[in-house]
Amino acid sequence: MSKLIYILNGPNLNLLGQRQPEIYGYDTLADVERNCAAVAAEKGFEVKLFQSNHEGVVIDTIHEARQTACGIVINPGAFTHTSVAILDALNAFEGPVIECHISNVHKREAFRHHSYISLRADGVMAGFGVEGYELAVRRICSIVSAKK
Ligand code: CA2
Repeated sequence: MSKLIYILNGPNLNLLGQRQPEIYGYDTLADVERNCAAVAAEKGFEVKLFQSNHEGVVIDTIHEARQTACGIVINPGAFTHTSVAILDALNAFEGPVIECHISNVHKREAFRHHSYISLRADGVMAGFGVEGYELAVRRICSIVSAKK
């Protein structure tokens, strides 16, 4: 059984730590990957972080995860609110999926209140800043470890 957790990030999240710190904070995706790797290592897991601005690439990475990953943490960015295709891809993945939003989407514009991804997610983080990724990784470790 794989001990690799994918951390998938959608459009514009490559700008994390560079713009809009009042909403998304100062940490970069490299910081997120390092912090999540430390949490995962404590539990005997590894992480691999991806980011793409392209819906098809996010979908291809979810397909790849079917063969290589035991769980997925996904921040689909704005695709959260639009993408049935990413939902369909996640429905073809067998392991745990945690949806993670840096901001509290429910405190923001109404169009951010609906998520297609939540129809598949085993858990949802919103408004915990980038710490949400670490909590999501911790949760996936617990779910996967409990299954053995
Ligand atoms: O709160 C989140 O994590 C979001 O998934 C972020 C998305 C937004 O569309 C969702 O509604 C909520 C936007 C990601 C944009 O990321 C940036 C990061 C830094 C600077 C600019 C954009």
